[in-house]
Amino acid sequence: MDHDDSPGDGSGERSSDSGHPHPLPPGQRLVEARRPNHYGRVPRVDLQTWRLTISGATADGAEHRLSWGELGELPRTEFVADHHCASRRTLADVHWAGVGCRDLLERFPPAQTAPYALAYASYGYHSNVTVDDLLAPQALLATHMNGQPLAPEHGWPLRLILPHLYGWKGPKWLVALEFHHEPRRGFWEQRGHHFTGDVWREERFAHQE
Ligand SMILES: Nc1nc2c(c(=O)[nH]1)N[C@H]1C(S)=C(S)[C@@H](COP(=O)(O)O)O[C@H]1N2
Ligand SMILES: [Mo]
Repeated sequence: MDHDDSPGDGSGERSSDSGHPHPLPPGQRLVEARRPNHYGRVPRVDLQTWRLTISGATADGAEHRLSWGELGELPRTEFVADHHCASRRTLADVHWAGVGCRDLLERFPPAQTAPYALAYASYGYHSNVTVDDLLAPQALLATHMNGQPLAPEHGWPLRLILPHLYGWKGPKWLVALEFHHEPRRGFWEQRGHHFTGDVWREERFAHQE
């Protein structure tokens, strides 16, 4: 199932089938290490000018632009979760820390009539998610991975983590959340991948919709 036009991550990992205490979603297998996986180059980011934009159909109709300092004032949270790539590789027990999406959305809510969102990385990579996905208990704006600030290739300074969805749903180098009244499709969702991407329902491909 690994092919070039999928949100996979190439070869080079070592497989493992031992010692995992919790069940894996259907069709996934554990790997012990993963090479970073993304389209294009790792962007250079200046925290002084960095902003997280919350736009589109916001409750107050305004576009909000948070600086790194403002993001840092929001409550922090952390947890351990598996990372499921649609290439069927699962990296177990990643420790993530950052700001809960729920805490962000409490302060900058979408319009009640806008259940959809696009999450944008710098350079245009984006994924479509729902507001419900962003309100999931483990939906996270991650700043740290395994106790360290995100490495540049893993999304520094900020990446979206949605453990209940496949990895492609979480842009690294996150720069914007945009709310919508109508469904939109993101980068991979326009290229044959599932609108929702729930790992437990194995929603990999658009033809399953
Ligand atoms: N900006 C951006 N974010 C991205 C991607 C990408 O191509 N660009 N790939 C996604 C996919 S398919 C996966 S599996 C994970 C990989 O994260 P990792 O490189 O930290 O393992 O990042 C996701 N976020
Ligand atoms: Mo992926």
